[in-house]
Amino acid sequence: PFLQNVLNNHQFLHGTVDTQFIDENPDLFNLRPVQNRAQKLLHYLGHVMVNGPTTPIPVKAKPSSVDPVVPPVPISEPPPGFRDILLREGPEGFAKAVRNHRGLLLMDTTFRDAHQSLLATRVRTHDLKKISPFVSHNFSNLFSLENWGGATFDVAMRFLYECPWRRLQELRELIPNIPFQMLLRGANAVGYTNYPDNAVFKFCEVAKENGMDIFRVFDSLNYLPNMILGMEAAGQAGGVVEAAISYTGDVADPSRTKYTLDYYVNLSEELVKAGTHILCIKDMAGLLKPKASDMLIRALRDKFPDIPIHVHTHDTAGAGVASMLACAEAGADIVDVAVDSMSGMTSQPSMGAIVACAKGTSLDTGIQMEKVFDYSEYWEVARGLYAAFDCTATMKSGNADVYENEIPGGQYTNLHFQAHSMGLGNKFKEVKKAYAEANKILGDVIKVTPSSKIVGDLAQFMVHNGLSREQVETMADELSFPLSVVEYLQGYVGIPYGGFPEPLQSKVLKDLPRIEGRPGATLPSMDFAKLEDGLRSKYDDITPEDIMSAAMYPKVFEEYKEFSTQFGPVECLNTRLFLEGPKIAEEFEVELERGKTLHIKALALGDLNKAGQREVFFELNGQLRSLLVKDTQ
Ligand code: 3PY
Ligand code: ZN
Repeated sequence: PFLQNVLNNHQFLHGTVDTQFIDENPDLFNLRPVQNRAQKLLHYLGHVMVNGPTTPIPVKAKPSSVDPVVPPVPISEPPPGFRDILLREGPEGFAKAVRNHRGLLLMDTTFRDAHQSLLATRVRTHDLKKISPFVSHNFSNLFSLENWGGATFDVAMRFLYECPWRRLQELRELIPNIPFQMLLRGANAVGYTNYPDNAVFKFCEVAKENGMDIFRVFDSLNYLPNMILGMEAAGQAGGVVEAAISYTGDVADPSRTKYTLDYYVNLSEELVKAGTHILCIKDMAGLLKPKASDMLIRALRDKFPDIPIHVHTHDTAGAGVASMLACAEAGADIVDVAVDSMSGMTSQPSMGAIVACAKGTSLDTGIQMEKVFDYSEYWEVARGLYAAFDCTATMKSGNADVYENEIPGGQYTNLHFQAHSMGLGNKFKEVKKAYAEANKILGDVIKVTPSSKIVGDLAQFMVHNGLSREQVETMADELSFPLSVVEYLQGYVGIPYGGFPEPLQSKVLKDLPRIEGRPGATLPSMDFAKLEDGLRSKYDDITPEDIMSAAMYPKVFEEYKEFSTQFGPVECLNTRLFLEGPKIAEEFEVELERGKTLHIKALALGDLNKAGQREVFFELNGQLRSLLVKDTQ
């Protein structure tokens, strides 16, 4: 009330009093919101102390008690990097500079694909931000840092209760010199199904405005119309377009006659014709062996001397370093790596190994090994915080059986977790075999989000019902297939290379409708004005980025907003506090924003009362606070 009176005062309003002190200290007016946020966070901490983690955990493992240490960083500006070239010369000039660069360039996937593959995508902005200044200062010669897109967008909201856009904004501020790269699922943007075209275009526009630079665009069936839609959206937003061909099969194996060298070269030609700035081979399952790498990249290099070639792989079988070096020798400009402690198995091959192998050769990356060691040390310790999500809890090594089942990295880890949680030792082997069979039933398809999920659903359906390939094929008109399989055969994902398998398609669909051509082409445009009105009627702090989040994931966004309204900015908590709350008598600080730090001590946890609640006692900035939390255990 006092503040309100001051604000409504005539003299004050007309500036006839000296308000300099107030002008210079705008945070004097922020008392209520800070108190609110603090109270909500105490509520969150109490809730976690009583009921355990709010995010589902695959394995019962506690976060490590050791905090990662950030190596020292100079206060000066970070050195210039490829982003400076991009900002100065635009996407075409940037592509030229990349092509003219001597030595091998690297994209670091530690901030996205590595943790999507190893840690169920659970790495939080908090831990990414801490190491960002170090990356900016010591890895300025990276081609790019992959830090967004793929599964990170929905997992940020769904399981981490943080805003994916804030992550992008904050990392951008901390790393101004290295290009940021994201994975865009073509016409599916960062989702699992087709969106209306205007939603994909707007998504890219907002991503670019928030600091995204390079858009790796793929389609799960390599279906050109879907890819071109994504490329146009990224290009129109002013981004660097990196069209990615998803790689499957083995071009060096003459018995694999579907996805041949010609198939990849012809598709590349279409993508180059469509104006891609960079051409990418996206080996999402890690099937590219050294011999095939040499054949494929040499063929592309000869055909497209001026286009930068970028190769992505996963190290599931353990041959990733060998293959990436073979790609580089054959003329690839850029390969993907993850820092050592976040590399290997279903993640990318090791940065340290590739930097060391290339050192002193014509492929020298210019990256200092000591810096890689420091970076790796940070992640080794930070990774310990995510023990409950770490695939190494159950998976002990890579496995060359991926050449048989062709399961993409992230999905390989997910299926392993799922099979393990069923408690049957050989379940995973059975699922992998069924996956390979399901792929054959569907006509040998490209398998990556979301087509990989469809093959996985069919595989699990087969395991669950004890069905062989022959049985599925002969009984196809009687079986009740998973919805994803039916919709796939209806054409909701796009058209696979070589068409849909017959007689399977006719037997499954009977008289169900079929979609002709690009699925998104027939979707009505998204009404953004209506979406915005709906959001504003419920929440009073809606940003253009929030509107995009709601466009992509309406339900997940609403749940995230409700969670934040109840529990406040949980992204400010460190990961141990976020996952399991403080120990009794633990004292800690929470920085809400620069200059606004809460000092909290957890004092005690009360007994269960008659209403099934516990009282939790804290000290907040020296004052006693207590709250009641329902015990749902
Ligand atoms: C994704 O779509 O998230 C992928 O990582 C595909 O490889
Ligand atoms: Zn990948």
